Amino acid sequence: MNKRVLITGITGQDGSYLAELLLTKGCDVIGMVRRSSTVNFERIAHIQDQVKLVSGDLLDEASMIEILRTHQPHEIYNLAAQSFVQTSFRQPVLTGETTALGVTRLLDAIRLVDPEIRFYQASSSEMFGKVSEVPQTETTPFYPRSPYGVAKVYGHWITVNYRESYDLHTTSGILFNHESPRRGMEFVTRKISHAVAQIKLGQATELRLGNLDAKRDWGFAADYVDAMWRMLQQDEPKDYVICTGETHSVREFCQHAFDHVGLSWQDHVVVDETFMRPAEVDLLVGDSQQAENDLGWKPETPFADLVKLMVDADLDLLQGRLRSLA
Ligand code: NAP
Ligand code: G4F
Repeated sequence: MNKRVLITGITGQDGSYLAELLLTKGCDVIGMVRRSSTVNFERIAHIQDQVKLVSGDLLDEASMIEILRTHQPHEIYNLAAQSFVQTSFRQPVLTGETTALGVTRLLDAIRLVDPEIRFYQASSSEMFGKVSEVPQTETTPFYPRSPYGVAKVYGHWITVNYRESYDLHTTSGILFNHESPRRGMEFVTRKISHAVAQIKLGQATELRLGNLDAKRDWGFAADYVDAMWRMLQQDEPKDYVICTGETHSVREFCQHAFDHVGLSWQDHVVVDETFMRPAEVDLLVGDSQQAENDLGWKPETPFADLVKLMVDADLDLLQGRLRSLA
């Protein structure tokens, strides 16, 4: 019998890579999708006939209870969230309902329907916020700097709490920023790679950004979903930091991206206050030694390769569109 696995957030960046990975492992993949007036399955279009999509929402516990009863998953990966930090300042309550309380609703559904289900929670390095040590590990205290970060701290601790209170197999992966050509356009790496491709092709001239000094530990999303899977295969549930151990500024990301197409970032990047945040996370860099020791996991994609593959993918995307218009 194939293992049945439920992914919330299957239409997102990570959900699409995780679904691909789980299919290669022979799992029956069930993806929870929320109702919308138009279909937004672009990231999973290539595997849509291999996964079962079911309707549910983190805001609606009954919908998740129904999914668990009907589809009886062995594992659940909770990747769904309001995941954009900037939006969380403008929609803090929605962010809390989804990214924080949504975790409790899903854990409660597990407790009520089948406590044997293994559960993965998508925790975040944003929880470290104003960091108290460098690099950050599983024991670094949290100091979130946005409603999103606060909501993720709640999601993290409720996951720990259900493990300790009800003996559930729950695990939090504290993942540092991870990117890909499937990253949403509003996140800084994709915003840069897409703008660089547009500028190279003569479709734009400038790129407006906020804080260029912020530093992040950026990895490749396809590497990181493998760590999620490894966590749920462990007999003992435990929380893990997943990162590259390297940090780079937004400015450096720009420099690498523009250099790759033979342009100078200083000629095109304009700093725009609109993209500054009320409170910033200045520096993130992790240490994933525990994941390497226990899970045998290590990042595979260096920073420079990540930047290039994102710019190349956006060049392909835009050139493909131009060809289809010709
Ligand atoms: P993403 O691309 O923004 O995807 C988010 C997913 O959540 C989408 O499928 C979205 O569905 C779904 N969703 C949002 N609200 C929902 C609701 N109320 N009910 C059901 N589904 C809902 O995010 P990602 O980059 O793949 O990240 C996956 C998870 O990891 C998120 O929890 C994120 O916070 C966390 N995380 C990400 C990173 C990173 O660097 N990428 C790092 C640490 C942690 P729609 O398509 O319908 O909008
Ligand atoms: O790409 P970002 O929006 O990602 P951020 O805020 O680090 O959050 C991402 O990573 C978290 C993990 O640590 C996830 F939990 C979360 O779900 C999300 O995936 O911004 C990165 C940095 C920030 O310091 C921001 O201020 O880039 C800076 N930045 C500068 N100009 C900008 C811009 N960010 C965006 N989105 N847009 C700009 O124009």
